Amino acid sequence: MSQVEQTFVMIKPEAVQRGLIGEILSRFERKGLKITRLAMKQIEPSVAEVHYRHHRDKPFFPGLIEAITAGPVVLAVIEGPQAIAHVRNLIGATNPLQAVPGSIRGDFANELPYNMVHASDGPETAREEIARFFGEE
Ligand code: 3AN
Repeated sequence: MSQVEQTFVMIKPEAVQRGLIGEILSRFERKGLKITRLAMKQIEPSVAEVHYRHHRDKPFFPGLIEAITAGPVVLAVIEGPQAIAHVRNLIGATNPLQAVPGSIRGDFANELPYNMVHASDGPETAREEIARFFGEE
């Protein structure tokens, strides 16, 4: 048995707006992963700026902050064996042009920054992002 992991997922405003919450969450459940925490929230710009601080010097940063704070998001903790890598595979590549059909971004996203969903890219970011958005247990 592989190690059970927790990862953090955010369903972005454009996906909430398009009515894709159930569609996206069901893909994680179909893969055998469990939704262990779930919340709907409006993200404050200050929190968005910390979350995306690795992009703060990029020209697209202001547009990215605007997009992620444009409406409510759904926050989730997803748990299961190798959950971090499975969820990254299920969401697909960052750029919707490279995300293969069958992945969430490949099926529903058209262009950046509107790629429908965020998911942690490793154990360290997963811990950090779960704490940022859900607080310490
Ligand atoms: P991922 O979300 O796949 O981990 P990151 O962390 O490189 O990818 O990017 C964070 C977010 O920044 C992406 N989800 C996307 O919305 C946005 N983004 C990344 N690259 C670009 C870009 N070249 N132009 C506009 N937005 C971008």
